[in-house]
Amino acid sequence: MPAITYEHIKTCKQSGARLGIVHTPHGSFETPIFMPVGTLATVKTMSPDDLVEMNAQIILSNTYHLWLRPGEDIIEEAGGLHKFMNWDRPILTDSGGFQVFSLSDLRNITEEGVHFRNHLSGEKLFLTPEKSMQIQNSLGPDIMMAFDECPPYPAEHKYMKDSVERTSRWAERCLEAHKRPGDQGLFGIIQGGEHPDLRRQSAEDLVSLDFPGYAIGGLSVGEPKDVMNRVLEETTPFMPDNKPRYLMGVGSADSLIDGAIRGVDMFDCVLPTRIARNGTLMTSSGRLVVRNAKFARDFRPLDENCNCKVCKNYSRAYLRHLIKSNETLGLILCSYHNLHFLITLMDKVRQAIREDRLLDFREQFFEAYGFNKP
Ligand code: PRF
Ligand code: ZN
Repeated sequence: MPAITYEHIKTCKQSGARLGIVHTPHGSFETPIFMPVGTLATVKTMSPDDLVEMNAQIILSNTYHLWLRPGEDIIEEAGGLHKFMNWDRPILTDSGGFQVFSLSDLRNITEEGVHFRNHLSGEKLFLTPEKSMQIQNSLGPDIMMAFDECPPYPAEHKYMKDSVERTSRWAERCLEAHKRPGDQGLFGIIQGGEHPDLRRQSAEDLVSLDFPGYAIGGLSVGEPKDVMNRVLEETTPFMPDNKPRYLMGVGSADSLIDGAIRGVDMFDCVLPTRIARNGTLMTSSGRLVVRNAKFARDFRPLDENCNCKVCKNYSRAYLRHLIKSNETLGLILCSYHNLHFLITLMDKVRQAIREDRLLDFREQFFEAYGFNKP
């Protein structure tokens, strides 16, 4: 048995959406799914008990950050990431490629790997496909990601073609360097920007290498929404039906629904926790900025349609007070609600797929959320 397998339950008759279950060494998760991000081996302000309570089925963490701090050797010595952070459900780690590109200004890409500076200390570092695999083998997540290049948007065809071909060569090196295929699944990452021929080339290169799952990278990097949707439609036909499909770094409510409609199974993003910490809440009627003066005497729950413990027990006025006073509890409660919102959104998406009505669900959700365009 490979470490990661995809069990297909059904395809929605109204859209291309897939309902499935991904099996991992730390149990299974249902798809489509949203994965909360715990960059530094913690989903910021949330305890693992909170995450279990809101039914988070898998979380994500980052190779790059854990390599710098505390160091993968310490986590390995602790018995791996699951034990270190007291989380016994599935974990996925990103490879570090994207974080090097987004966090470090001084970087130089070579065939061998990427030279860059530590964003904390300024120290010179070098990350390669082999190094990323070694770190992820030490951390011990259930799902590891290949080391890729995510070029900025927009990138010209010529640059993107060279980059895609290098990412394919790096993917081969990743497979070669991966030492624990029996209990860790390694996913390939399809790049190619907005260029359909390069998306196809990237997908075909990686599919020929036979990874247990595939991600679509290089999206949500500043392109308009319709470009993301078009690229998804031009990429998924070249991806296998019997393996999970993961759209990296996407976490707005509308994009989760539109991605699921196009056959995506897994999503992650810092968005819900990041915006929560400045008091922006996702609700069934759109985003609510709880700092606003108009909430000073608003004693209603954040979202009347949410059954999370924050909405059951606290008012908008109280949350506004906490956030404006920089109180830690404000960060905790807002993060909890936003994560709960996206996790239950995906429950509803799965139920709609089960009942072949995901397009109807989209229409209703967008109407209430304040998006009306298709
Ligand atoms: N590659 C990797 N991680 C990522 C991305 C990518 O392209 C993205 C793109 N939105 C987010 N995280 N390795
Ligand atoms: Zn709530």
